[in-house]
Amino acid sequence: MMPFNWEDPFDLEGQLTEDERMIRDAAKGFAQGELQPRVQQAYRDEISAPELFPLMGRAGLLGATIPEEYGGAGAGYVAYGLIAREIERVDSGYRSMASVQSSLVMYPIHAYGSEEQRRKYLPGLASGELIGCFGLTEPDAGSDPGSMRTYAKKDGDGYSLSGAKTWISNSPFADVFVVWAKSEAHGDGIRGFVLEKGMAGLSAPKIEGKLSLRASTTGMIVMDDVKLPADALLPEVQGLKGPFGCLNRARYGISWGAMGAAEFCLHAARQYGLDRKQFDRPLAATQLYQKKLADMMTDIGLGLQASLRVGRLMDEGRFAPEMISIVKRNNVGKALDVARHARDMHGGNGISDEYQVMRHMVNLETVNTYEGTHDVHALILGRAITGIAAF
Ligand code: TGC
Ligand code: FAD
Repeated sequence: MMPFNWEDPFDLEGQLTEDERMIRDAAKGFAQGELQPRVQQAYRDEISAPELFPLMGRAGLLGATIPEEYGGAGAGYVAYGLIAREIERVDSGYRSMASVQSSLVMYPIHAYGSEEQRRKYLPGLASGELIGCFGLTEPDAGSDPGSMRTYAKKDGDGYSLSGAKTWISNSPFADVFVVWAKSEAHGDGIRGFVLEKGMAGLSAPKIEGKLSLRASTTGMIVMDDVKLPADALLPEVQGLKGPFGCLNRARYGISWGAMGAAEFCLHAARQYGLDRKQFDRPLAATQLYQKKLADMMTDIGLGLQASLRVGRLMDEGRFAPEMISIVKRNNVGKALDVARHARDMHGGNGISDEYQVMRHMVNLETVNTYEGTHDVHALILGRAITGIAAF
């Protein structure tokens, strides 16, 4: 028998290696020391914060799974998940900034890029001196990226790229743009291209007025006949499996991150219930309040165990994308439930940004939508169960 710890119901701690605990502790120190003091104002005023990238880079939080020779940490996927959890415990938007850089920009350049592309971009992205973004979604191609219209025409030895991407995290201040397009030179197959800030015909206007993820900057990528040299192509992948290979990593990280946000909400609701008295007793002394806390702790404990299992399988190279759909869909959906309950359990104070639970709740609406909506992941799983694609 061991004593029960409500903060770690299945002894996650005991299942981590020494190195993973060290990386987690460093991420926690950074998130609480650098991010937590900024987040309330950043969210309120929708502040763009490109200066956070070099700080995250110095703390070793960018490109955790990329080999050290390219500036990464050479760590495993469990360590990567632990970083996402600590950052999203503060805010989903900050985790977005980091996970786009690591999984959606550094990963494809490492996995699909040439050696020259790796040496050119990865060290700067790892240190945070360069900021990256990933352009897959278009105004008329969201859940169905195969219907994208962005097109690379042959242009001498290189390409001329035209089209528009939307809802792109980090794009307004990005230096490096990983963009997916149909390519004339490759039988109209989908290919990845690396664009750089300042190229003629490339712009990245900010999307204003977001009511969610306000601490993360989101924009478009507009490409009007952008001339690209031949070596802008990511040579080692063709087809939708290119962007989906990146999304596997990012979706997995989100499954941990969402649990971090949910843990914040559980802790906040528990403390609020212990401190706040109504009807001459703490709210936490009521059966309904305790049931909600029990449900929250259960969903978080189970979600973390599932993510840990998927991470271990990824580290062994034995995962299937459907496993990632399960944990992305389940953990984000459960985190959203936890945050909604925590908001309610704070009563009127729950709508004040001072208590932070409503910010998490509203952020998680985005997290439930991006990287494959909750329902699209249900359809991926439905296809796996029945053999029938019902998209
Ligand atoms: P489908 O026919 O299923 O597959 C096409 C090709 O791709 C391969 N594939 C995968 N490969 C690796 N990993 C996966 N998860 C894969 N899923 C599919 C597949 O084997 C096939 O390969 P090949 O060689 O036979 O050509 O494609 P479909 O067009 O029917 O896709 C259906 C669906 C719904 C699964 C897919 O389109 C989908 O996942 N839609 C959701 C779109 C999405 O997730 N967008 C995310 C945009 S990025 C973003 O949101 C970043 S937010 C970041 C932040 O701020 O944190
Ligand atoms: P749609 O695909 O139009 O879906 C609308 C609704 O219809 C959803 O409920 C969906 O589940 C449902 N639906 C769709 N198809 C079906 C179906 N076949 N059956 C049943 N229901 C269906 N994209 C990038 O490429 N890079 C980024 O960095 C990025 N960052 C983002 C940041 C933010 C803040 C946001 C909000 C989005 C971001 N996205 C990014 C885009 C995101 O991935 C898309 O919003 C998401 O994939 C959904 O696409 P959509 O918005 O076009 O919705």
